[in-house]
Amino acid sequence: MIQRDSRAISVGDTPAGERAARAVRLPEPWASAAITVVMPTYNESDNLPTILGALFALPLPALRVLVVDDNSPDGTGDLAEQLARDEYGPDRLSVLHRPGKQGLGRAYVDGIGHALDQGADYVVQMDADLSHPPEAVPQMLGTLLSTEADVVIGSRYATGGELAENWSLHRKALSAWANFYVRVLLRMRIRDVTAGFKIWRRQTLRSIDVAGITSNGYAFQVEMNYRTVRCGLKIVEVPIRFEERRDGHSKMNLGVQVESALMPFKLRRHLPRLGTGRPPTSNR
Ligand SMILES: Nc1nc2c(ncn2[C@@H]2O[C@H](COP(=O)(O)OP(=O)(O)O)[C@@H](O)[C@H]2O)c(=O)[nH]1
Ligand SMILES: [Mg+2]
Repeated sequence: MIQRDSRAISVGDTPAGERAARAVRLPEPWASAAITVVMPTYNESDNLPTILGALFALPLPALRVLVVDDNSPDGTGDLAEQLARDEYGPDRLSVLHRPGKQGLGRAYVDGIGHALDQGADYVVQMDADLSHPPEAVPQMLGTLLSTEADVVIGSRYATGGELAENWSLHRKALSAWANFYVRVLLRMRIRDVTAGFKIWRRQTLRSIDVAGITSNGYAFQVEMNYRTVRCGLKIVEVPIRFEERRDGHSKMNLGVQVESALMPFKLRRHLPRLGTGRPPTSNR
């Protein structure tokens, strides 16, 4: 049985132990699942120790983290190496160094491929800036396993989901517009179609051929979803509270927005349109 200690609400400066106490406790063998959090970083040295502390305090003893750093000028990659060496051990924390900033999507393609090669059965996509509440990870894994979903999205827009009050009006409007735009153009019935907080089954990632994804930024998240739906796989959304980042700066820029605006047209051209009423295929 899944037990919940209290409601999973995250606030930026909540201590790791307190966050962990809010997480659901999964029964075995679920709690000991081979789960890897793939975390792209670019200038996140102020946030990294906090997010790692919170993740490793979760009641998921086999959880590993793979930091994918694009040679951050603030030394995030070196800090991650040091934490792997001195604090968590290389079995739990590893670092993939890339030569320079090439965008979120490129970092994920590399990182997810690496995690699968290392034997992860479940892969979590998550930002390093504490926007995504780490204490929601056990619940997302439990939902994936109990609903036989192929991927679970930590959703800001599912019923019960929340956006931090201090997220700027501009970002709220952009996010709402992007979701509406993508859902209409690609006919996807996902509430939070641009979300960056997800847990995937290994087999789902193989089925959608992550290595073949060329899009970056938010478009990467959308293309992952589109490929999943196109394969007839099952997506379930779990409500989360999305926080404004606590430290550092967003890497969202005009290029990312323009790419995201064009991506639905490219996807419609290169990947077949979604059928309606197509029965889901099981591939586990
Ligand atoms: N490796 C890598 N990570 C990135 C890059 N761009 C953004 N990130 C990371 O991706 C996550 C989300 O980026 P963020 O700037 O917070 O985007 P926002 O949430 O849309 O404002 C954070 O952990 C960033 O450090 C990139 O080019 N390379
Ligand atoms: Mg962010």
